[in-house]
Amino acid sequence: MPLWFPQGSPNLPPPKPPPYTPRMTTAVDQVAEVEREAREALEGAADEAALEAWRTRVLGRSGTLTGILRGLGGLPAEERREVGQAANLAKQALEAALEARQDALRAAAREAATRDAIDVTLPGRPVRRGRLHPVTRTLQEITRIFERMGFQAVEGPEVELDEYNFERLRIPEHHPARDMWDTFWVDEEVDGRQPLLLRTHTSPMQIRFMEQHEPPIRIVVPGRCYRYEATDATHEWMLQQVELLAVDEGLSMADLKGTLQEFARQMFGPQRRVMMRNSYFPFVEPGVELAVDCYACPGNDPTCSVCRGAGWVEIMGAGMVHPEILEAAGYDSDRYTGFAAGMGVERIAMPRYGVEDIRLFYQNDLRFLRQF
Ligand code: FA5
Repeated sequence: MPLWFPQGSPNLPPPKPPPYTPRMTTAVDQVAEVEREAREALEGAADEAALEAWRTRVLGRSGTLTGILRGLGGLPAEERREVGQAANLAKQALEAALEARQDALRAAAREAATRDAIDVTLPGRPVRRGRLHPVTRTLQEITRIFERMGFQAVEGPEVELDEYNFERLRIPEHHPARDMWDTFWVDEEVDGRQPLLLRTHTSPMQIRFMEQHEPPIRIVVPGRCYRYEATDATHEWMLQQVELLAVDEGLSMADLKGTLQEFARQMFGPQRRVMMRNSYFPFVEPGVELAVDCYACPGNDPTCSVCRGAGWVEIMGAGMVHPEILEAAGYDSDRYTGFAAGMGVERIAMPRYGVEDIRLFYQNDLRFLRQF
């Protein structure tokens, strides 16, 4: 069956092309062609180097347009004028186009440079200066005062053995003094030794240092301590202490008193009153504590959160090193005597900065901390 085609049979001959009329390419046409091509190439030139290459190729000594101008001499006189005119016009037009393209590229480059540039006249953003925490500053100041008196700073472990924190400080298990220092226990062994705890005071370093050194000893031991404590305005569960230990021939209570008085004078200034009274710590004999006059009330306000009307705030415990402790360290207690003290750094920072609640120090509220 013959196929049906809607537009007729595909076998029909194609329509005839229009009759061919040959056209002579003249030298003027050649100039026009060179100019057209040159303009097209100029549009594609995107930087100074491309523009220079373009200029050499078109307008340079061996450039396409220059070639035409050079060839004028070989043309018949009539044609020479016509082609010469066209070529010169093309040259002027291309030179102008080159200049315009150069201007446009430079303007675009300037615009991009100002858009991305740093404005060096703008005032800089101020860099926030960090500073040390008031408790750290107080700790450093305390340590420095004692270093100036000839004490050497040493540090000890925060996770301590029961043996050093209690036993060897004459606080055996079931001793009522342990009630003063309830703490956090660590359920692990280290080097086969336990039980471990977070140290409640820096006093264990007295023992650790004495078992490794011979007198004379003068050390100052800063460090963190931990207590299972109901917190209030003067008690935190983490506190920092600075321990003091001096062992030598002929040291007496007068040396302890003089050292602590001088410390208080340098730390608080001469206007702050300091009081020393009897106290009890199993590792000293006699034992004392040091207090400063209340800085939060006139000294007799029972509602005062700092002194509760007592007028005094305890800042440290101290005393003469117990002879049994000297003997346990291998020292002759007839020849050597010593004094020791353990002070609360936050309790010293509080009067120094007029802070009436110890808990403010560790709440990390920058509005509070930035004041110091
Ligand atoms: C002791 O820790 C003894 N090791 C001090 C000592 C050392 C006595 C050497 C004799 C010889 P006490 O528990 O009182 O003592 O603490 C000493 C100081 O630490 C206190 O005077 C107080 O300033 C500070 N302190 C104690 N408990 C806290 C707490 N919960 N929060 C803040 N500071 C505290």
